[in-house]
Amino acid sequence: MTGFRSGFIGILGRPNVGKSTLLNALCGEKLAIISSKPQTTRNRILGVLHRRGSQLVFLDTPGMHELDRALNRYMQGVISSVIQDVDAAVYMVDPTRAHGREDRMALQALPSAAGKPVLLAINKVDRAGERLVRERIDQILAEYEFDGVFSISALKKIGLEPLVERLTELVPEGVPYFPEDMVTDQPLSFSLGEIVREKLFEETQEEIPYATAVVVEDIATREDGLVEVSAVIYVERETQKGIIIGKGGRMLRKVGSAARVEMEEKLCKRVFLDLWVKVKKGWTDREGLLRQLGYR
Ligand SMILES: Nc1nc2c(ncn2[C@@H]2O[C@H](COP(=O)(O)OP(=O)(O)O)[C@@H](O)[C@H]2O)c(=O)[nH]1
Ligand SMILES: [Mg+2]
Repeated sequence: MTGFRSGFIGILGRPNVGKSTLLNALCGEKLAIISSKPQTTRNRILGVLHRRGSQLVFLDTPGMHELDRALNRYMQGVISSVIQDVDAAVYMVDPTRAHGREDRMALQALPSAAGKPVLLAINKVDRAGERLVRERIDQILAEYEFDGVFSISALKKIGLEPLVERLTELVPEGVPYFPEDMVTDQPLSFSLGEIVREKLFEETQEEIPYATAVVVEDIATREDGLVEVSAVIYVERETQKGIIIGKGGRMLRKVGSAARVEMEEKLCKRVFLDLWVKVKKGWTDREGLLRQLGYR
């Protein structure tokens, strides 16, 4: 297969800049969950863009930030390993947020230090005026050298084609890594758990979404075609359990029914979702418990 190009691309950036939205837009499928809250993504999420003559394997990452708890250290570890594995990276910025100290720290961690090309993608141009976009680009380029600059909107799918074309030039010639029908490497249990986590991020406030982990314990298809999914939401404290269950179980029903609807769309089958809430004291800062909850 001469002339075929393929490679791994890291999607990097601070929390909430739109990394997961970009992954989904590029791969044409919802692979990563999205929320308006920072630090929604906790794992590396792989998504493949198949084209004639090329294959780009995108790795979405948690946001680059500084918090120091076991879960945050785990998320930073995910970013570091992605940086090592990729052929090139896209560094995303939300221009509507001021450029500050944490942005500078994120820039220093980029894989161009290892000689890999990194493109700057200024996202959310549907919301930011041209002047603001220009100002951000100037500020960032004054501090860091990129291998290309792109203005995009991941949400509205604006400006993505030039970005993809440039990335295709940057990856080496080689064979495809994944068969054409494979868009992600996530097991179904992970994807279904993430759907529940997304609804928790949408419906709950303050520290609650950050205190939750979701483990899908069983997926079974009944004879009549109904898919039974059993999942447990883990929280850190009894009070959080009460909030997630809600008055008369209202909150849990709301989260459960929103998650069930999305699971049904994803599987094209009817789903029965059995959802439980359990307490694992202080799990976000305990390495052993993190592993038990699937963060390895
Ligand atoms: N207006 C606008 N919002 C966006 C765009 N891309 C992402 N968002 C929103 O930004 C928020 C964070 O997106 P997400 O993809 O979860 O960010 P991540 O934390 O970097 O993965 C969500 O509310 C998205 O809908 C965009 O191009 N334009
Ligand atoms: Mg994300």
